[in-house]
Amino acid sequence: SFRRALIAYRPLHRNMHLLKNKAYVEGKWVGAASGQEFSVLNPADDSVIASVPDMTAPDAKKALDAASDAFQTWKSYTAKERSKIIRKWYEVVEAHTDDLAAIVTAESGKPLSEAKGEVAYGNSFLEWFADCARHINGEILSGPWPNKRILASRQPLGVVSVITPWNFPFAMITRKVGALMAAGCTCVIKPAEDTPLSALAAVELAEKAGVPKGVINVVTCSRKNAADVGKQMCEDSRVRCISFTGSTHVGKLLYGLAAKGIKRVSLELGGNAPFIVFPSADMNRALDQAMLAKFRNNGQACVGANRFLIHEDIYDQFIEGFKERIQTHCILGPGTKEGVTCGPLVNAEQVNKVAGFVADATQKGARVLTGGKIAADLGSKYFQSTLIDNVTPDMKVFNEEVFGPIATIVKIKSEKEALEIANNTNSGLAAYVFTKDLGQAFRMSRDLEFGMVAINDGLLSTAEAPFGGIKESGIGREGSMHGAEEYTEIKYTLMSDLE
Ligand code: TXE
Repeated sequence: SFRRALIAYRPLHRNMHLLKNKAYVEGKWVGAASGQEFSVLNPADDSVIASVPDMTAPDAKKALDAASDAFQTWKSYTAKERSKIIRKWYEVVEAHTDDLAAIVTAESGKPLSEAKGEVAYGNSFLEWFADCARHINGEILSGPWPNKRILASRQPLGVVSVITPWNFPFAMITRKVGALMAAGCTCVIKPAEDTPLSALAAVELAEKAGVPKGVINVVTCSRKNAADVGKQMCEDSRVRCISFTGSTHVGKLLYGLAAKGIKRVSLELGGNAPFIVFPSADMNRALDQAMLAKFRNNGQACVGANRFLIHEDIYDQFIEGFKERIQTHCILGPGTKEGVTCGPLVNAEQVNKVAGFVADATQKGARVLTGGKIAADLGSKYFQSTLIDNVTPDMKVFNEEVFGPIATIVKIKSEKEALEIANNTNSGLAAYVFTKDLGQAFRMSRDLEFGMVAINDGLLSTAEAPFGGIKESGIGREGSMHGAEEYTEIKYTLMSDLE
């Protein structure tokens, strides 16, 4: 099947070496100890792209051995040497953007143009963290004594277990691994079972770039073995940090395992982003940004707009403009087809989840203004871009993370009401506000209980900014200097002269 996959991908994929069917441990491409494999499917047509090792806890332990050994040398590289290696990885990725994007599209379903965008975005973190590696500094503090100095230096945490989701299968790797490598840590990655091939391609390029063996290891496994492998990756005494992006449910589980060994966690969990538009807003801008905030990656983004809170004075105008834009710009189809802007959803569970939201909402009185159904003529994974209003707080689509192409609209009467509704959730990742009133922008930025607030913008993530949530959306920040410092521990040394 691997050979068939290679032939099927030839027109799209120039560099065959990037499509791997083995896991990566201690600089070697290896199978599972059990010899088992699982298939990776293309959601566009359910064809098998490749089979990869279905590993279990003993395989993960071997990978942790490798990461632990490599840490002993990697931590003593100079900052300049580490920076140079991360930068080289960035350059090699850049030279293979199209090949990588083809893999991202094949296994995640997103349109090729978005996959290229993801590769560029993910790679910007390698470029950024290559620079950060040389700026991770401590402090010298003066204490209450004339003849002593307090050294607060930053040391790498050690081995990090990295568990990633399928929605940005390349960028979620580089955003974490670039940062931890800059800090002097090593890692074992367990990519999502739907999308392990982007992670394997990324480490193939890391190997080409000269990343020393054992610094990055990848263990692949199916959903059936995820809990077993995850447990090993969290409970092994050599692991000092668990870096996870995924559902809040699994995040809580891993936090519990980490607690047993008092380990550091970095958790990027689900969101429930409000997108608030006030009457003073630039309507065209708000609508254009709404399209990006909602339909990028077909709604499968943790910062994706989940609840549109639209002021009553401009409600009808907003709905009309939004519906018109959805009907003209959301072109559903396979990600490899020219002109397609919305691909299939990643798997059957996500399709069922999204269809369930629409069924629950319409049953409770919501109105579907466009879309609302599986586009069966295209295949089982395609869901129409959907707009619904008359949404009330008892509906699942309002309270839960939709993670799909449904925009839900709620009418608001005031700033106070917008804030109350926006904050009435356990999530606290991203929020969007459209207004020209400076005072209002200031108040919203201050009072929205979210880790990130975008004023008059629908896209906020960039390598230079601290990305992360509060409440049940997570702990820790990725990107910016904070992102690198997450993977360090502060060591206090007291220097006393002998006089
Ligand atoms: O997530 P999971 P799923 C949300 C989104 C989505 C829902 C379900 O709402 O609809 O979660 O998606 C690994 N021990 N987000 O089921 O299960 C799993 O193998 C160790 C938001 O895909 O959290 C994968 O690598 N690992 C999110 C990773 O966890 C385990 C992105 C994520 O899968 C494990 C994705 C276990 N017991 C989904 N169980 C975001 N923040 O952007 C699963 N995994």
